[in-house]
Amino acid sequence: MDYIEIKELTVFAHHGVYSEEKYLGQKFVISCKLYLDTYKAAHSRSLEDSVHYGEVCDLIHSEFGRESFDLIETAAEEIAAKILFAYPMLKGIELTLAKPWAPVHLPLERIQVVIHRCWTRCFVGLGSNVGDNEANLDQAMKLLGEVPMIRDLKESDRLITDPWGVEDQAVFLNSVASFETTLSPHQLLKKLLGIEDAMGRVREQHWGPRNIDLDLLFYGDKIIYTEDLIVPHPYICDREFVLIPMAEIAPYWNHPVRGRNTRELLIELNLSK
Ligand code: PH2
Ligand code: MG
Ligand code: MG
Repeated sequence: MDYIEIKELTVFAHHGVYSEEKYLGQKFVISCKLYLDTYKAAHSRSLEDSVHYGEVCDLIHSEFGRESFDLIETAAEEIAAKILFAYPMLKGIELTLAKPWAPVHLPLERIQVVIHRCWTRCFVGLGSNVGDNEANLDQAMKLLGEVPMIRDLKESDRLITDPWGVEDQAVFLNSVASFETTLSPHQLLKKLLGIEDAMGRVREQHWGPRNIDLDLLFYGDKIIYTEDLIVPHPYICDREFVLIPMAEIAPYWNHPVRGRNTRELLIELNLSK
């Protein structure tokens, strides 16, 4: 993808673990690649259609030293987030933060951290069959919207569905949320579990009654198979309560394992009944 590159902007700041670093401050050197589509601006010849690199430099210069962090990882993360939120047109950023005077008593040129953050479209299944189901989904959507590094949050229609898997329980209210995030899949999973906990979810029975369930269905086109997280969610193709809302809000979204879009998967599921 196209990018605009800012190379080696020097800023004086007070980040560091040691008190001398916090007190005296030191030189930091920031470089970044701003990923965006440059085609539109190239042809419209208008800065409106691009990101003003001078403004980004000013933003880095004025914001980078505002707060002092112990770790260059934190300083890099914070400034990358500020840039991404200031320019919605950006699809992502690669940011390098270097500390040429890092207090290491050995000959070296610089210490640096390099981070990549890009907006990835995700889908999360919502379900509730204990308490006030509508209010529970409202609350979950509100808390999702408050997660830093989530944007463009939308929800499908909600539907009342018969319990699937364990059938001897109350009907569910289900929907699917769609958003973009720069969080990693595991960080996002942690946020989802945090919302379930904050809403007082108790885990008693597998596939049993719950006031709120938030399942990560898709993380871009990523395929993940780890002990605590499988993406795409393993039961997507078997569940009408996921495929109906998915086919409503993202009918042409491709399931990266099955190689079918959600609309086709819904048709296949109905045919298999
Ligand atoms: N969730 C389950 C098990 N069964 N059935 C319906 N209809 N809706 C759900 O959200 C649901 C379910 C486990 O998460
Ligand atoms: Mg579930
Ligand atoms: Mg779950």
